[in-house]
Amino acid sequence: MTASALTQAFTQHFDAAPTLLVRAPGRLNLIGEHTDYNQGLVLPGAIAQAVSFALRLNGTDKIRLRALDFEKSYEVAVADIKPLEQGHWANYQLGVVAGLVQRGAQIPGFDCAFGGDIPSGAGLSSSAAVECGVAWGLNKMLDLGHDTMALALIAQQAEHEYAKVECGLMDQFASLFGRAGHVVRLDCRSLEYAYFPLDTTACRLVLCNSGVKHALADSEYNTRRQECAEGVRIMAQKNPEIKSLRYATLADVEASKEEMGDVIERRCRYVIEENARVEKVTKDLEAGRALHEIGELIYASHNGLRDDYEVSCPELDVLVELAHEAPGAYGARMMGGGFGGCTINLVATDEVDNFVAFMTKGYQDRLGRELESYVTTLADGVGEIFA
Ligand code: GAF
Repeated sequence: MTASALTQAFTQHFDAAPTLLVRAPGRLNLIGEHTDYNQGLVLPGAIAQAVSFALRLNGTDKIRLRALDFEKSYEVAVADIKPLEQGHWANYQLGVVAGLVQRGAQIPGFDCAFGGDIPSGAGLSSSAAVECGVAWGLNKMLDLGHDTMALALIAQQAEHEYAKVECGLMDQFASLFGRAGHVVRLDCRSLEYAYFPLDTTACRLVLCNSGVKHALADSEYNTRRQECAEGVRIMAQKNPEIKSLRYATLADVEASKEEMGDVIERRCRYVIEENARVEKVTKDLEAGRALHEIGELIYASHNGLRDDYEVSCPELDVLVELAHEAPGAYGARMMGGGFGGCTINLVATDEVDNFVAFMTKGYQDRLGRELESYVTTLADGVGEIFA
């Protein structure tokens, strides 16, 4: 959404011009899936698709929200904020305000209009973008003094307490810390991070949207978290140093496999192997090693997510199978929470058009479904939009 369209829509709705415009991007994740809430490693980046916000203090005690894409409004007094029914779109904004208040901020009434182009239900973290945009915007407008990592944690807390998804930190981190042309590795144990450039003359990241949105995704997500916690609990009986899966090795899993049973064993094994793949991919990127090697690790990540972590779905599996045959593809895997959404594909730059054409035809032929693909650009994280 352009700055002038956003300003116009805000002004029309609230009868006054906004004082701050903010852009908050969605994210992709090259590798490191379901590792963040296990204190593991992730390698996301921010994308060009974003949610934009127009904001202004309104001199009352009320928060007034306007969703421009689906033309809905919501109003509440700051003092009356509480989680709305699950699935309500305003939970993300309200959760952020609640988090700021909890940390001692006095939040006056404000108006906020927002809208964007992150396809919904595609697993590109439009909800994290909404949380991060509001957190960043209020922090700036009210001069609250939170640093960017604190904002990511406040946004994550909103997802836990208001949206009721026990997510890790990856999505909020990526939306806030993205850098144009780079992916960024976050160590979710130490919160240390490092940027890695992606050479777009050699390869592009293409997202293929399965068009599937599984209603069960959120509850299955929380179940995976519990399964990992159970694995940690069992292994810690033998080795109290194991405080999360980040501290465990495959040997620890092996030693406790009787007590764990098959399902928990596979969940733990996957997470430990995925962390090792992230390490390997970042080493390969640093060393400028062949994209084929990185691609193989990406395919291996999908196999683990499909067979051991069991968060894929038939449509995503078909997309990855097709990628194996597609021109220019080095690697492909499901991305994000799973059960639908997008695959991420590492594709040779000069084959991108052929790749997309092949995938579109293949998906139609195999499943009779339309495929939407996005050739992504790695973008900067949340920031102000200047008119
Ligand atoms: C979702 C969550 F929000 C992230 O925190 C992460 O766990 C991801 O699923 C899986 O890697 O996007």
